[in-house]
Amino acid sequence: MIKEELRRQRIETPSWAYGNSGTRFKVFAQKGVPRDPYEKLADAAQVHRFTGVAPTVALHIPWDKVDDYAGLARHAAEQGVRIGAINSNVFQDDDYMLGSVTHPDPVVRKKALAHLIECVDIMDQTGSDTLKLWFSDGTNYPGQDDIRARQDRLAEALAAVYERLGDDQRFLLEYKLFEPAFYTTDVPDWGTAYAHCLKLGPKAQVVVDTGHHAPGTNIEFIVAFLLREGKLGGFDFNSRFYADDDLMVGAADPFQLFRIMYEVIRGGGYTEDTAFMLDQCHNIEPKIPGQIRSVMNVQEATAKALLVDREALAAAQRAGDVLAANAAFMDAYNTDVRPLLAELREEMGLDPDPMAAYARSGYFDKIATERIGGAQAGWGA
Ligand code: LRH
Ligand code: MN
Repeated sequence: MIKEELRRQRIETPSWAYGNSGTRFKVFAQKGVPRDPYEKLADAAQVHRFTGVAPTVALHIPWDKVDDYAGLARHAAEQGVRIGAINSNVFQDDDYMLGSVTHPDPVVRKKALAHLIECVDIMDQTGSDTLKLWFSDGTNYPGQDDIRARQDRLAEALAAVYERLGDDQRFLLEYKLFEPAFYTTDVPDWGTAYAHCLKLGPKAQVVVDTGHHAPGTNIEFIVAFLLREGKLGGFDFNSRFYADDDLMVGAADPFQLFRIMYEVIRGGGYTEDTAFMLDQCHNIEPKIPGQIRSVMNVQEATAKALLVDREALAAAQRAGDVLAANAAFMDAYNTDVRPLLAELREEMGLDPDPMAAYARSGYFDKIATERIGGAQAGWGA
């Protein structure tokens, strides 16, 4: 039963995780990094090849801009993957210094909205059903702009995008506490994202980026609440010790990831309607193995969450037996699920150890020798 549940897991990897990334201090280039979206998809296909549960890849526009998006989707299929969510980018253009869809100047707002609509056009060509909207919009100083007016501008833009969505399409609104803005952020928390989505309708849902909360935030509570409301569209999985560190999911806090996956399963969210996306930056570690390890971390947290003895837990909860209830939870978390997952991989015709299998495949040596010259991909357009 658990193996069947794990076999149908679907994790989406981000194209930008295969490119160079870093911090304001330094972006360290690595050998073999892709130079274009075609090579990014080829690398993402390796993650699916060795894990069996990462069949889709999120794109970011314009980082993954091409002339022929339908052609790119065909290339993805040839590689054995599909193009997933389309991510808009209204955070890197000079015009967006004071905001994009919330900018005081209607000309800038119009430009930003045009980009969001262009992303829906791209979805039509790639066959994607999900648009992910993250706005860096905010202010740095009190008085810099009118908080209320910016919400009106945001609502106006979201309504226009909502209008443009096709019947089988949706957008996921992403919130983030701060950065790059350091006083107000126009979509700072789940409540703001939820309120805007609620007003718009069923095609608007919230995405939970696990690195976007104030320290100490109980993220699984937010997950449980949004699921109850039918407004949890998905996740941007990563982990952090301090801020939006974008480290490998489960690396900094595997227990938190377990608690999140438990609420997903308990809340009926372990379905293909929930987008389980990774949003990470492998600043110093090799990219493809970093993604494989991340997918395995989600698999392990999911397996442990599926192992929770729900009857024993419910009985203890009903009886107010705090320690027994907590024990039911911890027993599952403290279970070593790696042998179970290794067995499942063998039953799926995969190597039980994806990391070792990838290392043995020689793929890295191939790309490190082939990908000479050209501009390595990164966070630049
Ligand atoms: C913002 C964010 C958002 C992306 C970007 C790559 O911090 O999480 O999801 O567009 O990272
Ligand atoms: Mn994100």
